[in-house]
Amino acid sequence: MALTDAELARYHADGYLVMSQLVIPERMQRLSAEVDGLHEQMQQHEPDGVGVAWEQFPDQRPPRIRQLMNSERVCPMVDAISRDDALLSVLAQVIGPDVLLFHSKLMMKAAHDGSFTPWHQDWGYWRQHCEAPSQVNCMLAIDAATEANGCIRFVPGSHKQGPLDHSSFDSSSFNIGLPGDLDAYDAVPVALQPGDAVIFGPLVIHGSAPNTSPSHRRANTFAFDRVSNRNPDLPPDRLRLGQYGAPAAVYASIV
Ligand SMILES: O=C(O)CCC(=O)C(=O)O
Repeated sequence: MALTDAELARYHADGYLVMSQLVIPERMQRLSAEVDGLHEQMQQHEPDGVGVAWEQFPDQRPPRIRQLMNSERVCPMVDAISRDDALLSVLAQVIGPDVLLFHSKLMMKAAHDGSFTPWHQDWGYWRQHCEAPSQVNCMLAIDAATEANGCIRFVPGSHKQGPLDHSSFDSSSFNIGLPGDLDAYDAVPVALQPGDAVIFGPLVIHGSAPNTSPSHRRANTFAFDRVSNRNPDLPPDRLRLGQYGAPAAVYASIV
């Protein structure tokens, strides 16, 4: 799989690009089955190396997972998709030949209870871990994402402003953001079907509304980066593609 010149140009112009049916239905069904029941499972036991941020409620409703960091440790299909040739060949077009998985997280946005995501640039979060905004994020829809259940929204071309200052938000997950409510920007809601993905750069402004609908809006975001951007705290098993793609020893020697 490869992006055409026109698709690459659109990615660079808008800061994001939708890729329809990136992952085949059989894999999506397996992923959906792996994610079913995670709210309850993670309440029983949160494995080492996995970070869960919860939606907490003042009433008797059980807590819901808002985001689950390092989802490849919980879902084998997430790990498999992060190594998918079609996905990695697209990333190589944007990032270059050496690609690592910077992180992978489940965004659970549960029916009725999933909270909003403030406007932000991913670089606002990542700047403390990396030298340059060279990452590409990829949001893969597990459920259909619509305006009703809080699909992601992008401000096309907003990456061209460069890095912006973010301020603090009171949240266990998205704790910094840009000021403004859902109407603050002329943003494009991106509806996705299961198996569709949207790739986006670290400087494009994006956010999403809460999920007040009866339908879950589960998605996994895979953030990739080039190896030379150096993330010295990353374990070597995050390597995905290129001359450093397999042997951990090589990676260890460059960090
Ligand atoms: O879940 C969402 O709607 C937004 C996710 C997001 O902004 C992110 O992972 O950077």
